[in-house]
Amino acid sequence: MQGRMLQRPAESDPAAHAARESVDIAAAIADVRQFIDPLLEEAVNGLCHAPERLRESIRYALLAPGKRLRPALALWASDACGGDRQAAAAGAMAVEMIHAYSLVHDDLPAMDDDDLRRGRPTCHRAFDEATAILCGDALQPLAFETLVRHLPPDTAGRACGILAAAAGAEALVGGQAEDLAAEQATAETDAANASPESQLARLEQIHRCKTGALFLACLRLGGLTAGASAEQFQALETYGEAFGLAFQIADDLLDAEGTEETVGKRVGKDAARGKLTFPSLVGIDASRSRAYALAAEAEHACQIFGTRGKPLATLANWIVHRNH
Ligand code: GRG
Repeated sequence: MQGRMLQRPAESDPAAHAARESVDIAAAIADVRQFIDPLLEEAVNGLCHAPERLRESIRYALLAPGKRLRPALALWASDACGGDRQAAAAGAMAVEMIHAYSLVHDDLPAMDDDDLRRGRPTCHRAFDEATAILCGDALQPLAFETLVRHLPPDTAGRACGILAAAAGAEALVGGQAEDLAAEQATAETDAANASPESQLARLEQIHRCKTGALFLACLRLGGLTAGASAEQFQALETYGEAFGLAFQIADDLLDAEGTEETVGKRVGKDAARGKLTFPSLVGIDASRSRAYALAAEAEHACQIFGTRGKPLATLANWIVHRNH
């Protein structure tokens, strides 16, 4: 495990020690960034026959100062199962590539129309709209090529299947389409006529597709490359599902309560658009309680991994308490 553990005094009961041991999550994430960013940079540099402006837009989008949560999840899922870091790296890179593309396209004028992302001008602002579209288009095949290039054929085939399912029309892209449709419906007030229960069910489904599916893919890819047992794989999936929803509720809360300086993107836009969010449907307190309960569920799923699951368990709590 690469995450640095906080030093604790020697303990006679190893189980009690393990239970109290915690991970310095900021340091552990910094370790992930130090490990994965040079690999991402190498992948971009490898595009030596691509037009320079396109390649630089890819570098700009992929190496922007994001949190690298998805690579962290893939690497820590592998660590939890006793996997090898190098084997897990391809999955970690590929999910970050898909994530980066989705942010670039989401920020476009035809979608969220944002000027700020990861504390910097969005890709279409720093370059131009056509370049940003092509940048996202290029990041997608690069993700699959990364899996194929770095993994043995059988594992690569399964990894491509996991990632394609998470990124496709029944997950990430479908969730985005549903989200845009829900926004339209809210604007036209048909959504206001739906019951709160059905609105909440629809919102959860959007979150599961738009945000949760890629997080789940991180856990699955980490488990796959580590050769996880069926029981370990199941625990990773339980973790991934709870984590994804907890993350999105926390993100909704940040949009409702955070500041642009800390969050690194425009905030308050959900309310301004009358968008369906957890806080708008159930209020701030109930949203926060739900996020905490999901984080606890994710943490619980890590128990079978013992101390090797600590970074995952700590991250689940961190994402619901973060301010950025
Ligand atoms: C365009 C197909 C397509 C999909 C877009 C990712 C996405 C779907 C939209 C981005 C907007 C959004 C609020 C998505 C929810 C997921 C989310 C909060 C992504 C940001 O993830 P972080 O916080 O970002 O991990 P960093 O920048 O830290 O990597």
